[in-house]
Amino acid sequence: MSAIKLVTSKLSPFGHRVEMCLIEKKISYEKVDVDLADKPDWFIQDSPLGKAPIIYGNGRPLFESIAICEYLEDSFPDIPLHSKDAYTKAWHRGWMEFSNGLISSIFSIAFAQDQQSLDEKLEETRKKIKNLEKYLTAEPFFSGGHFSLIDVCFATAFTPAMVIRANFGVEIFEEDSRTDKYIQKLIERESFDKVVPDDYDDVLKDFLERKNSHLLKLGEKS
Ligand SMILES: N[C@@H](CCC(=O)N[C@@H](CS)C(=O)NCC(=O)O)C(=O)O
Repeated sequence: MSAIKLVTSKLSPFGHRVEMCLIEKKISYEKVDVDLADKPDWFIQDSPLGKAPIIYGNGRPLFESIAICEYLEDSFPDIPLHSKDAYTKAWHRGWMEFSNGLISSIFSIAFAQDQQSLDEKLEETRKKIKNLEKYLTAEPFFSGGHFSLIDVCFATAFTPAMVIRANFGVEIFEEDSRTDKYIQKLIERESFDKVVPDDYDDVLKDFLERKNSHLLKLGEKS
């Protein structure tokens, strides 16, 4: 039996973040997907905020994806994903919070119910990405040659934006921009391929239908 059990939902970028971290660190785990529209009682009991992901480390629950990734980093140090340098670690930690805000912004685009709200949410999100771009000075990863936890956070934060662009032609970030090149590099990781389910596009479309998203009215790109 694996020491780590991950409880998540198929679409969750926060769950993808934790799973990508587990794979990068070569930690064995088992995964259970829950339906967040119909949360099981045991999940409500073990997730203080009622949100996914949670993990069980040796049977005990933990919640909040950044706290979980930091726990994994401390408990499984053989393949480090976080800098040992206090400044760099805190700098990356700040950007992890930024990536959380980016996820909310990208989902607010998906939740927009009309064109005006979609335009507002797009503008807000593009501003955040332009701000990020000012700091994307290293290559190929956030801090240069070493792939780290902040790269995991950005790879998984941008997944819905990539799918929205591919399916609905809505450019949340510009093609060939610095961000685009950074993201392209991140999604080449084997771990990224493993965490994004093959039917991600269909699951996202079902979700958009349930949310009555304006994106669906734009029509799909063939
Ligand atoms: N800050 C949390 C965010 C987790 C989160 O928002 N999860 C969403 C899925 S992407 C969720 O569980 N939503 C269900 C709900 O809020 O009822 C983390 O980093 O783990």
